[in-house]
Amino acid sequence: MDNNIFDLSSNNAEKIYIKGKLHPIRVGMRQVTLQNGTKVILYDTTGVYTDNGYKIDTGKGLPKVREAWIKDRLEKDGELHTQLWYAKQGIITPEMEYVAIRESQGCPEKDAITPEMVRDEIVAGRAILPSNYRHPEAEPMIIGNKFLVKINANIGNSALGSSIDEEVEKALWAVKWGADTVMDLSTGKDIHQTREAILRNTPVPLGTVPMYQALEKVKGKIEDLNWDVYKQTLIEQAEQGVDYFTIHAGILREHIPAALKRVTGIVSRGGSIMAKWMSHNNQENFLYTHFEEICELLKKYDIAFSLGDGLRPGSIADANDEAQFGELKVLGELARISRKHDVQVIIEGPGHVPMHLIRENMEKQIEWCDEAPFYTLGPLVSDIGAGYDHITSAIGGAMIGWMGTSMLCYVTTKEHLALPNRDDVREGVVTFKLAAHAADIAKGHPGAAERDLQMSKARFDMRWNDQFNLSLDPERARKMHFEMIGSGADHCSMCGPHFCAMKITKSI
Ligand code: IRN
Ligand code: FE2
Repeated sequence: MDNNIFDLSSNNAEKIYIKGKLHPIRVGMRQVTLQNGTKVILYDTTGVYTDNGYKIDTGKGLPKVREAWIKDRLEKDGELHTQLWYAKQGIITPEMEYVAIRESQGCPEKDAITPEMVRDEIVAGRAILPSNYRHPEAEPMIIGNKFLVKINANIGNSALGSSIDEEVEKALWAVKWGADTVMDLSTGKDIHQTREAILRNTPVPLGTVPMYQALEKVKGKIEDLNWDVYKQTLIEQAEQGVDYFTIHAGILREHIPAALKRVTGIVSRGGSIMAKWMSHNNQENFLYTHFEEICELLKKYDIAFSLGDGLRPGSIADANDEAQFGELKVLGELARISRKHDVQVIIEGPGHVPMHLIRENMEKQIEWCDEAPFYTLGPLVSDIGAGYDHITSAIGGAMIGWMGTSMLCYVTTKEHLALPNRDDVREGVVTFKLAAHAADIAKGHPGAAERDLQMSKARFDMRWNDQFNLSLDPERARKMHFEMIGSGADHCSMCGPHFCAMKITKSI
């Protein structure tokens, strides 16, 4: 693993730590120093990797940042509860204070996010803090519409390729570019070991779709799936430290006829597996019938539900149809049960949706799921983007993020075509950071536009290094600028020395 990928010094940046007031915590941020001495603080997901001089050792794994807090709590109460439980008691945990500090980067003091706000949003079910006790390597982060829009990057092998080392490297690579959570969607061989290696080395929450491994356990024969195999898989992954589970418990037998009439049928892997199982066995979805048992299990670890959208539309022709909304209603019902058990929950959403139908998705989700955080896959606003679907989906992602979606699942250039490689992961993450950031500005998140303001001032002053260092992908920006022009020039090769409008403005 190349240690240099986390080197911040070439971007004139460094890791700084801000101390907590309520708890003995320190929250890592990235500080960029501009040429004029101004310091800009940026949200940072890279954990200790960007600490000065930190040496990556994937065999040893990351230091456990939450270990002491967890031990403390256990000693005090004799047992561990979920963040939702603590919040309901009025308690502010170290995790809550941590995310409050983290979310306040760039905010003027008076607009800072307070730990009380974090707690209250969790109580209301409008935000979750995914943090399995068995994944103490992860730094706390929060998903909810009052906070910065988050992005998830999917990685994982398939039957056709990729090794454990490659998947760990992909996870760290996604984190380097700003992924707020990572999902391991492995379906091929070595699922357990791949996940273990990723968990021990990832400073962000990890999600999975346990159904994928359950299906591997019955050798890919959907008919042979059953609650027991699934439950064993849940326990196995819970013990390893997975922070949130995609569980397709909302797709019911009654929804299947409408789904089969669609142009693209069922496009969710988990959804199609469950639908096949239900129709073969003539039984209701066992994830639905065992839902309260799943709640009890997740509660012990403080694992969050990400209720799967097994019936998300896979084409714009199928958007907002009876099958999709039928399932969404059930997801709302399940969210209420989950909260009753003090288990944190978010709701997964589409898919392919044309722009004019996006708002209805957000409104129905808010109404039917009592404002539980929404977590969408795009949505892709057209079906013809093959090779460019990171863009088709970022357009929809920016829109729905603005309307109130809390987390966007990235889509890469390879969507619909192949398993993404390193370059695809980088481009997918950066594209979705942009979509999320655009949404943050439009939502009026108090700290969001500061970075843009600094960037624009640097642009007007022709401070090239500052422009690179403030961008989401400094390496690419730098490389592109210097490709056609040497360093030290006060213009770029787009306008040349005589046609720079900003330069002319300054001479007026
Ligand atoms: C996010 C929103 N809707 C779906 N997703 C993600 O899609 C989900 O979190 C998981 O990472 C991925 C695959 O899910 P399916 O195809 O099994 O539903
Ligand atoms: Fe698709």
